[in-house]
Amino acid sequence: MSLDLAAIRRDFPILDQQVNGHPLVYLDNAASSQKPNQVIDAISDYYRQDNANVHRGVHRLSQRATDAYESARDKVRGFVNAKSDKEIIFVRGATEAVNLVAQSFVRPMLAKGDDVLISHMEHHANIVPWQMLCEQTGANLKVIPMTTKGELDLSGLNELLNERTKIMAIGHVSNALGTINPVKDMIAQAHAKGIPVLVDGAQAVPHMAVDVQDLDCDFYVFSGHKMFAPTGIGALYGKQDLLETMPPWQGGGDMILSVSFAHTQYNELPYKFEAGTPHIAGAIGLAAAIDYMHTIGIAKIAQHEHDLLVAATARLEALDGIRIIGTAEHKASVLSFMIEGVHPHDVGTIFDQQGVAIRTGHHCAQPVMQFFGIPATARASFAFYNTFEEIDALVDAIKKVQELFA
Ligand code: C6P
Repeated sequence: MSLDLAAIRRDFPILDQQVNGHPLVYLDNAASSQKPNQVIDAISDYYRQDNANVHRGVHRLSQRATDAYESARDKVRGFVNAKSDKEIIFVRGATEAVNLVAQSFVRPMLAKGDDVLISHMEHHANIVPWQMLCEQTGANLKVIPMTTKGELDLSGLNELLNERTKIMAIGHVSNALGTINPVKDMIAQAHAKGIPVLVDGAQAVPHMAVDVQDLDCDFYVFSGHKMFAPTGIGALYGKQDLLETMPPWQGGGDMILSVSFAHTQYNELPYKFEAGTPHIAGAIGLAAAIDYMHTIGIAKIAQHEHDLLVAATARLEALDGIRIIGTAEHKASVLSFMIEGVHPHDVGTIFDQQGVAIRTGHHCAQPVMQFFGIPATARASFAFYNTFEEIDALVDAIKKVQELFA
């Protein structure tokens, strides 16, 4: 069941370099993952051989670009097990997808006094678009609380889901804490009251198999760059019957069937939501990343990352002066921590001098930091190409920080 890490790491040329005189140890995968040659080659092959605009030309290159773009959509459909390609909208990333749903699906039905329900551990991308919407409409932003372990406190969910609630928008996996939330049960509870649900899967799709039909979510959003694909591409899954009822979000080319000054007839799904020339190479790169993940095996990816997380957690727990932030029972490969007496930014700088790349800061989840009464954390986040030796480097870097601040 174990992965051939040496072979896998050969696919990621960027990992083979020295930083500040040390071998690079890349543990910032939750911010953005690295790209294998297979993805880089798919993008450069597209630009070398097929580059043209899509859905527009009768010439051969445009047809090839269109075929590649649409087959990428079908690949994404299969990746999340959506029923139809019409349910997959290409967007810039998770952030854009949440904004699209907020403005196109929720805004028309939101009135003063209604509620939008999110959770305390959301990324800003799943807070601010809803807050803006509430400001625009006079609706209220309601928040599912969390516990000191970094798990959602669902004891009051039944009351939070009420006749005023127009949508529940929740993260599948917390980027700051690593918590895997019980979204399937939460969706069932919301649906029992007829409330639609958006799931932010930005930190889930790189690490676990996601089946939108099994979850029965109404919307699921994610970014390509956290799952070994390029930046600037991501996907919004939406149930077809809901997407059909929604007005376009942005206007322009490709999202129309016909335009006159008197009237514009909008295109059918999924194009209705894809105004302008899309990120064709990005979609092709995303499809290549999905192929790559399947070649390795998503179950094997999940197992290896779990083993890394368990091992790293045990190593950090054994050290003095370390506080782990986020100790949920079910976690994906995120390890947030504090080193006693040292600001996380200093931790990040000293780590970098050791060649160890982590993220320090509030991780765009400031309410999480406020909850724990801290300004920031140091966050190590693992991908399937990380090794157990890299956990040694993480621990050595922590010891170095503690030596310098002793
Ligand atoms: N989190 C992190 O370091 P975009 O920027 O649109 O690709 O993804 C936004 C986003 C949405 N939801 C979650 C749970 C996320 O983690 C992110 C991005 C990165 O944690 C960059 S801030």
